[in-house]
Amino acid sequence: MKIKITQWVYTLGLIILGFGGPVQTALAHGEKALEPFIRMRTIQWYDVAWSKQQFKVNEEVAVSGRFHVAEDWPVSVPKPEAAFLNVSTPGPVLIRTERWLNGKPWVNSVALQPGGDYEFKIVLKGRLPGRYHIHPFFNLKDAGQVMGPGAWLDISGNAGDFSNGVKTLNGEIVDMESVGLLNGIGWHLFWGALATGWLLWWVRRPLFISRYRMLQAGMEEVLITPTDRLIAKAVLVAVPVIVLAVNAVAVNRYPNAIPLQASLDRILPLPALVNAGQVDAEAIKAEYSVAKRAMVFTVRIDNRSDKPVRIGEFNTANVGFINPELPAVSSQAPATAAVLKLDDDTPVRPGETRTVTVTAQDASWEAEKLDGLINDADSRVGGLLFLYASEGGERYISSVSAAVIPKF
Ligand SMILES: [Cu+2]
Repeated sequence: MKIKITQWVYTLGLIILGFGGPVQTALAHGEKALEPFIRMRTIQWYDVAWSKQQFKVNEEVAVSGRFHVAEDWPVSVPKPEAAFLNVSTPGPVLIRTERWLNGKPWVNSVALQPGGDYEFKIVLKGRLPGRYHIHPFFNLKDAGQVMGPGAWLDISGNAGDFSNGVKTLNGEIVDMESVGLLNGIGWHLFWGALATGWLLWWVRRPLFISRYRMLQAGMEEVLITPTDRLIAKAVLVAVPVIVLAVNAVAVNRYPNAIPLQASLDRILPLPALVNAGQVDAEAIKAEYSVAKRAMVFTVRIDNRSDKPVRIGEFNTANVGFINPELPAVSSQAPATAAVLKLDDDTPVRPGETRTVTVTAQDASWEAEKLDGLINDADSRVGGLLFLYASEGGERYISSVSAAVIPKF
C-alpha cells in the first residue's frame, strides 16, 4: 500500500513539474522514487559498464554488469517471481536488439533467486539523436522499478537515417518502423467509427429524463423502434463475421507465425565462485547519525582464505563508499562516490576474525533520499561490501544488512 502511495505522489510531482517546474529538477526521473529499503535490499547492482557513451544513430551499444539478489529481501516486497530487466529512456530513443542473462538469450521475465548473482548484457541501437540519462532497471512484479546506475549517452547523427530491418521466418525483410502501421491505424479507425456511430444513434434522441418518464408511464415499447432492433441484430452478426473473416485472411497470408510469448524464462544464478565463502563479512549492527549523515556499521570479518584481505567498498542503491586507501579497485564508477572510513584498516590476516567499525559518511544519504529509511516501517539497511586480497587481486563480495538505529 505504501508503495502505491509513493508512486501516486511521484506521479503528481511529475504533473506539477510538467506545468512549469524548473527544468533541472526534471533530470531526476524516478531513481529515488522507491522506498530506500527496496532500493538497498532487492537488486544490488555492481560492475555496470557501457561499451561506449558517444555513438551515432544506427550504431549499437551494450550495457553489461552484474547484480546480486539480496538474501535479506524485504518482507513487505513480493518475492521476485517475475522480474524483467529493461532500460529507462525518455521515449523510444534506443531500440533493444539483444538481451542476455548469464550468457543465455533472455526474452521473457525470469524468476530471480535471493542470494544469487547474475550477469547481464543488453544490446541497444541508437534511434533518436540527443543527450539522455539512461539506466538499466528491474521491473519487479508488484514491487516497482529498481534503478541501476545511470549514465549519460550522446547519440549523434540524423533521426531520418535510422533503419530497423528484420528478416521474417519466410526470409522477407520488413522495416519495423513502418510495417503494419497503416493496418493498425485502419483497424483503430474502423472500430472507433463503429462505436461512435452506435453511440450517436442513441444519443441523438431525448435521453435520460425523458426516457425515464416514459418508462414510468409504461411506454417502454415506444422507446425501442423496429429499426433499432434491426440495426442491433445487424451489428451483432456483422462484428463476429468480420473478425473471423479477417482473421482467416491473416492466418492465410502469414501461415508461419510465432505467438507472443507469455512464459517465464528459467535462468539459474551464476555458479558460486571458486573462492566464495572463504571471506565472510557480516553486519552486526548499524547506527545512522542524522546530524552527521553517517551510517556506522559494526562488521565482523572472517578471513578463511590464505591471503590478507581489506575492505575496499560499500555500495548501496548505486552510491559507492570507497576506501581511499584502495581506490583503484572500485566495483564501478558510481554516479555518486563517497568515502568509507575504517577504524582499523590493517589487512585482516588469514584465519583471523575481526570486528571493524565502518563509517559511510556523506551527504548522499540525504541527496539520494536514503535517510528516509529511519522513518520507514522496515528500517533495515543493506548493500554490498567488497573485500580485496592484498596480493593477487581476488575480490570477495558480501551482501550485508542490519537493523538501523537512528541517532539524533
Ligand atoms: Cu537518471
